Amino acid sequence: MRPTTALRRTLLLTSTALVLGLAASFAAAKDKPKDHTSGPAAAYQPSMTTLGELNVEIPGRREGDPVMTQEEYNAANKMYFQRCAGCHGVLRKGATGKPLTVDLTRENGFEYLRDFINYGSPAGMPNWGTSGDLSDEQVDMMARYLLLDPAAPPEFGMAEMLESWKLIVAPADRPTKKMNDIDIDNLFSVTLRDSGQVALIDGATYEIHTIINTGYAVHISRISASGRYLFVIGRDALINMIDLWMETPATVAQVKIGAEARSIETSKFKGYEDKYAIAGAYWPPQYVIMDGDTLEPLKIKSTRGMIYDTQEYHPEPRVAAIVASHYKPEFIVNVKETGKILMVDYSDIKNLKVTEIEAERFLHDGGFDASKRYFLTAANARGKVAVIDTKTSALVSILETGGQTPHPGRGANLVHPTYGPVWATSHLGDDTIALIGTDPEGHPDSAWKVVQTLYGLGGGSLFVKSHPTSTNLYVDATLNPDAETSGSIAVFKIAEMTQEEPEYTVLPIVEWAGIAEGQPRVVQGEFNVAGDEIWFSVWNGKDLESAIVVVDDRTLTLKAVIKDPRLITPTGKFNVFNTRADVY
Ligand code: DHE
Repeated sequence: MRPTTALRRTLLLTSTALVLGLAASFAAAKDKPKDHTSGPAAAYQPSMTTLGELNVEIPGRREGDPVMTQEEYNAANKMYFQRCAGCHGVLRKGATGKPLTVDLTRENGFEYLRDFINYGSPAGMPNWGTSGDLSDEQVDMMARYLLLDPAAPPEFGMAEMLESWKLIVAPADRPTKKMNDIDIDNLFSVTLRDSGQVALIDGATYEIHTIINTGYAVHISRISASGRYLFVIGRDALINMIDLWMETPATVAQVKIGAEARSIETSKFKGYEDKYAIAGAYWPPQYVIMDGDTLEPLKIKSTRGMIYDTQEYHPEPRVAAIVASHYKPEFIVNVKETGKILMVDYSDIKNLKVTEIEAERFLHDGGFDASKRYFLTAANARGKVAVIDTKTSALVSILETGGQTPHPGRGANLVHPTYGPVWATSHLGDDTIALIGTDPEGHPDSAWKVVQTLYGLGGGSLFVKSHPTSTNLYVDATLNPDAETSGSIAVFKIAEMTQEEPEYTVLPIVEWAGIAEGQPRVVQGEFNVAGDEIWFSVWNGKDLESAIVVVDDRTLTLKAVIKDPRLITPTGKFNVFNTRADVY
């Protein structure tokens, strides 16, 4: 089943509008505002919610500055970090959106800013006022706020990190052997986004072993090389290290590495298993290497510096995805705004060596090819994928995916009947799925090229998934504005990829979940350890019922629905074995 061209075009445009978020253009007019919806789609652009909670003093006033009470300033600041900073930058120097520094805002003046915020622009700025998201008073307040100097949120250095560091159970006091009968390799760590928790769910019985409190709007889980420790990071940059050997797995250490963060990983190279952890922050722009047993922060590195091509200074390059090399003692760190991929050699952190690779701006997420030698990462606002050879620590290729805003998650690996090993990414801005050849030795003509484009359910896709034992490729459409589309999954049969435009089967996941209330969205498939079933989150509003739907990969039929009042807003799911071994 495939949507008609007209429908596809509509879906494409609508979802592109959602994705572009606040990308403002001062040249824009107010006649064609972007639609703006609330809920998960609108929340997709980074929201610096925890930064917004900090109370900052009004920067020193200059003559002619608008009058604002401290109370108004705090409210405007909070709103800016929640809704605007993700695109315009914490310091308002611009990111995917245009800069909003006072030289520009004052030149345009209060009325211009007020109308711009109210009506939005065709370039992607949402119509915050006319959509009803902000009241007239709030629009007025934000226009005045933008005429003031930006507030600089505090730095977060070693002193602050050590102050936040809690060694709850020291290594000497932890079990010396596994104290439970959990099949750890088949355990799933499930993000409970809005309750700031993870659920540890048994991959065979679907029973919730335990629920663990974590940071705010918790983001991802990663597993130590041995499989014993689970690391979880919240958007507030709080890391929990959970010992899966304890009778009931629990947090043994905690540390906060900044004010806003999204990524965490642990050392995987032979000889360094479980030795180090690394986390990357959005604010302050930095990454931190920690002791893998205790989370003691050891080394903080700022990512501030020059943009790879223009060689202009960027004050706040955020750290996006981090993976651990299987070929060298290196972490691979994506730096968004400067477009650099850093190969951080952790063999001697006192004399730290970092190889800096020029890639592309707005790097976001990515994963390994099936051989685990190549790392493919999306510069999503540039429509490109950069390929890194982790054996030589060098750039192999930068290619256009042909779609709008690639968003692979870690991507999906499969063996294409014609082109051999390929890695897949779907797109936020349209319904395409790009298959990129990843076997330069066996299939040199296909390597690092889009060998085939598939057409899925519609725009708004976030994640694709397959497994070495599966014959299917699964594609979600989580942020698609249409409820039926965002509630379904498209499945492509790998064997049918010999056809020019293979058809897909639709799995009505939300319908299978039997949830009547709300408009739940289906997000992120994750396989069990055997690779014969795939789990999808049915992500509903915080106060509504959510679920996890388990699908039999071989028959594409419903296997189980996991429901529990404790499963609040489940999103990402991380199977211990697949996550630690990079199987996807
Ligand atoms: Fe994510 C991965 C950033 C919104 C679910 N997300 C990532 C990574 C980054 C990132 C940098 C890669 C981490 C790594 O591999 O080290 N995500 C961001 C944002 O900046 C953004 C756009 C907005 C924000 O304010 O956070 C954002 N992400 C979301 C969501 O709204 C999602 C859908 C639901 C949720 O839980 O918040 C979401 N992101 C995920 C998931 C992964 C992820 C499930 C891991 C996928 C995987 O398979 O590895």
